[in-house]
Amino acid sequence: MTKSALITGITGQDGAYLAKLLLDKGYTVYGFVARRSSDSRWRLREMGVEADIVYLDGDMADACSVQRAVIQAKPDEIYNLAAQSFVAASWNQPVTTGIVDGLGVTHLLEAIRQFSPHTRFYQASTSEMFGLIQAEQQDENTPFYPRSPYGVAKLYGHWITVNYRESFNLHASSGILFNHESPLRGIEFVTRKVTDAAARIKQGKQQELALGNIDAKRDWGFAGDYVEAMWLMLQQDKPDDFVVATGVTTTVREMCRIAFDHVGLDYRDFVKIDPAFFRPAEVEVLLGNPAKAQRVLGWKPKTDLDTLIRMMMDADMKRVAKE
Ligand code: NDP
Ligand code: GDR
Repeated sequence: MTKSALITGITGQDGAYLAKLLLDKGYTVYGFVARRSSDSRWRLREMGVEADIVYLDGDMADACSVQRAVIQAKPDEIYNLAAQSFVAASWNQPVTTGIVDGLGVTHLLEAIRQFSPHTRFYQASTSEMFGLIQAEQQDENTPFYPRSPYGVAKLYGHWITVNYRESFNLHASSGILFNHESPLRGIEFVTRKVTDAAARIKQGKQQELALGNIDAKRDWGFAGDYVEAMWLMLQQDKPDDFVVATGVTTTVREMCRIAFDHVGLDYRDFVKIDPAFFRPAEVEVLLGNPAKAQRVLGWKPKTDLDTLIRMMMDADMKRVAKE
């Protein structure tokens, strides 16, 4: 029998990759989409899936619209990817971030509990919940210490998912995903900012690149690999929480080197440090331990950072050339 899934945040990076994955598996895919004044479906077009999705209008802040979408779709699976996901912006929009990324999760869980309790639920949790790290390598048992309004809101989303699982026996899982990138990554995130700038500098369309804390370290993986882990979590008999990461951490500085190297440039000639891009509180280093995901889900990252950055550079070189 054909399965169905509702994806919130379907117009985002992960939404586009997940929609493609599920459609390829034969799912009926519903997309919960907020009204915007300009086009937000470009990633779905890039993935060639725009016409294959059933769109349901709504906003995570609007409980009525969330409820209506759940009642209309009554899907086998819901993937809650919708969020104000840019950490730096969360200090300027702390309340919106709290409502969308935090309370919005409750809107969905309540709708499932009341109207569609058979639905399996995936919550897009994040390594930002570890923030000021309490262990050198973070796993499912590492205490949380969020460092931004985004991290705080996501921690609420994580715990309400755990709570609804334990209170109402819902099949609700939380994926604690470390940074994952792709050519579809938003331009404000550091990897895409760097690959886009390196492509522009190479093609004479930009002179320099202003960055913040380039000594920060992240555990970067490929979004296409990570959406498989989301799907695998909902195929398990039992709901649970899983860290999804590569187990390798790298500085922003080294990531710049890889990107600029790929087009024959030395990043040191172009990168300038600008205090405007430093954050009020920084997450200096993240390093995940994906052992449980490997053991229980049989999941392993397939793409290393070098391959990932080269993939992003190639895509940006082509895109910038066409502009
Ligand atoms: P994006 O920022 O690319 O996508 C976010 C999506 O959420 C977009 O579709 C956006 O819609 C939608 N959205 C934002 N606000 C609302 C709202 N009020 N109502 C309905 N939809 C809304 O994020 P990613 O794809 O990178 O990440 C997916 C999820 O995973 C997010 O929850 C993120 O916080 C989390 N996460 C991401 C990680 C990463 O490294 N990428 C790591 C760990 C967790 P629109 O396009 O219209 O703005
Ligand atoms: P992050 O991603 O905050 O980890 O959140 P981002 O790429 O924005 O920052 C990573 C690190 O790079 C440093 N940095 C800069 N960052 C940006 N954006 N721009 C700069 O100019 C710059 N210079 C240095 C940052 O300070 C930081 O240390 C991402 C998002 O996808 C979240 O939604 C997700 O939950 C986490 O990853 C896991």
